[in-house]
Amino acid sequence: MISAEVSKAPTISPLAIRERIGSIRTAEIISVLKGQITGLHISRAFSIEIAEEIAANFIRNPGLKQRKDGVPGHYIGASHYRKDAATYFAEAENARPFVEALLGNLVDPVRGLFDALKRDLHNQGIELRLTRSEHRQANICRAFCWSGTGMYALEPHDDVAQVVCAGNDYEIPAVANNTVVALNLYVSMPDEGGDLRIWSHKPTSVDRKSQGVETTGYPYSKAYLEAVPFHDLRLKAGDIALIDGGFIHGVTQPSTKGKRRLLLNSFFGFARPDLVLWWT
Ligand SMILES: O=C(O)CCC(=O)C(=O)O
Ligand SMILES: [Fe+2]
Repeated sequence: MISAEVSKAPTISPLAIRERIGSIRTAEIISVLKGQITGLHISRAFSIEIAEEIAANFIRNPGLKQRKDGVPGHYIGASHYRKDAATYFAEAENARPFVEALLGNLVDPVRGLFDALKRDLHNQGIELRLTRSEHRQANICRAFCWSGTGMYALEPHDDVAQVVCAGNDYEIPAVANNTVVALNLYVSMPDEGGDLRIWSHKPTSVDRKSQGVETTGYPYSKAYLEAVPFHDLRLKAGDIALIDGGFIHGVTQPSTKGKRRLLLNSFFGFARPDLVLWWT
């Protein structure tokens, strides 16, 4: 009998990447939301002074923790990854003062982007809000510093498996039917390396199952990605990158020279034609 389990080469999906210098525009963000752009990289999107203040707030923040869920890194904030909704929303609430301390009373780019996008979507009859449970809600962002020691500081993964498998007590699984956008704001970067590598492949649930990453989307093996073309976003402090988190991506190993690699991260996407949810 012929087995249906024969593993096939990953399907190549073309990347639509836009990279430029300047201010980020809500129309471009909406193009990523609608799946028209796979990767949007805006260089010098916010000031180095703001970036340096956030980096200083990270280092002295009493909420700084080491991840203990199999992904090497340090963080401030909450991640829904591998957590039920009750645990996630409780963690989000506990971490809120620390996330607030990170952004302080700055006129910061995360809240600025959220507010501008909310205004533009509202004008189109679409609500943007933080995802919530009965009494609690997500935070606007979290901060990460990856510490993988191999070829990648953060191994190749997708951000959608964790959304598909979040469970019915979350609002977010509906977003997995649309584009899950990952928003990254780079606060501090090493002199070299630490690129965001995006592969030309958007795995299906069948692909994930074949790779043993059905519920996590993490990590994809070197062998699986061997023949898949990729594009590296070369990032500097003050840059913003938005990607379709359904495409496999990872972070190349930073050089030991220069500063630590630190970013603020959130996810958002359409849960319904009239509702965009935002979470971490
Ligand atoms: O650090 C980066 O540039 C990407 C982060 C990322 O992919 C994630 O948090 O899921
Ligand atoms: Fe990711």
